[in-house]
Amino acid sequence: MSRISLSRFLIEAQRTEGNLPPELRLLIETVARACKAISHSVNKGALAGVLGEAGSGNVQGEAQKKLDVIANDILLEANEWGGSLAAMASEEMELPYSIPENYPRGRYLLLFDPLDGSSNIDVNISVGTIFSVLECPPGDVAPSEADFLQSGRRQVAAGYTVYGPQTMLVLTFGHGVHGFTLDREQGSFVLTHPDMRIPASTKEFAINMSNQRHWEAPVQRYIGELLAGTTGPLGKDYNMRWVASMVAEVHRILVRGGVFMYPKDARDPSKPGKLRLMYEGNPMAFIVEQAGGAATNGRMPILDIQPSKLHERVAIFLGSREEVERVTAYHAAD
Ligand code: AHM
Ligand code: MG
Repeated sequence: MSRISLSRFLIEAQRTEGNLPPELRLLIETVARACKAISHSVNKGALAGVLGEAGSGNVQGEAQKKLDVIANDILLEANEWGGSLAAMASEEMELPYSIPENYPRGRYLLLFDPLDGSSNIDVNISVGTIFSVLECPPGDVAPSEADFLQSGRRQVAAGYTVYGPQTMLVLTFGHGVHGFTLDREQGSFVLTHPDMRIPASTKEFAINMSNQRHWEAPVQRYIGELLAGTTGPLGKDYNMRWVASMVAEVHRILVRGGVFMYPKDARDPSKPGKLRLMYEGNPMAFIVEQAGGAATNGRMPILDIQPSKLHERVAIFLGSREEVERVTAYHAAD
């Protein structure tokens, strides 16, 4: 059978399912093209002089790496002229980016974390790009932050690209989750993982254990049970992984199951979590639900949260359904 490129897959989805408007297809193709360029920079690393600090900070108060800035610029430049977008928002920019007036303005909003897991860049461990697409509410004026504040249920597409041993793009537009591997010789993404499904049960979990003393009681209880293994109430031994790259963790979970957690942390009670809702939590929750898994903040589905600001943070429990339901039930019982 002939190989199915991302372009062919999207055109066929547009034709047969009628669920992919042409402007959205173009937008996804443009994001994929930008991810190829980011992949190229990530792969070149020290050869292109792109490792290390940028010498600047972002709105989250985090030091930016050179590749954070490069990836952000690549996504902005690739997406500003195509006519599908009304505005963009990024982890690396305090305010939304309006489409310049010399380009046509389209009906979608694009949100992204240009390079997630960037503490891994300089040590040659997987990083990734995460993106989310919303429809822009109608209006004549340039979109503002308020237009972005829609719940994750309203996403029309979401995806990530993981820059690992292979570069892979994983995508949903509400009809399952499909994975594409970058063929560097051909320069195209090829469908290699159609209809990815997360097994309902698992024996693998991912959490930053060094934060244990700061967790709330339900998380302490749950992780305590996982660690107790066959000697505890769950009656099975679990294995642990922590890449410190959410994209890599979610990818592992999509391929072989597992549960990923970044809970609320008592070190800063004003923050509901470390990760950001709109361009980390929501797109990953959309992908995970579409693959048969679950994603909550411990209390409710992440996709049902009504955001109140662009860079809002959220606690995250996502992956294999049985485990996410268990830790969510422990929060309800607390
Ligand atoms: P970033 O967007 O600044 O890269 O931060 C997000 C990353 C996630 O990919 C990962 O799960 C987490 O931060 C790792 O945090 P920790 O430093 O606690 O290991
Ligand atoms: Mg991030």
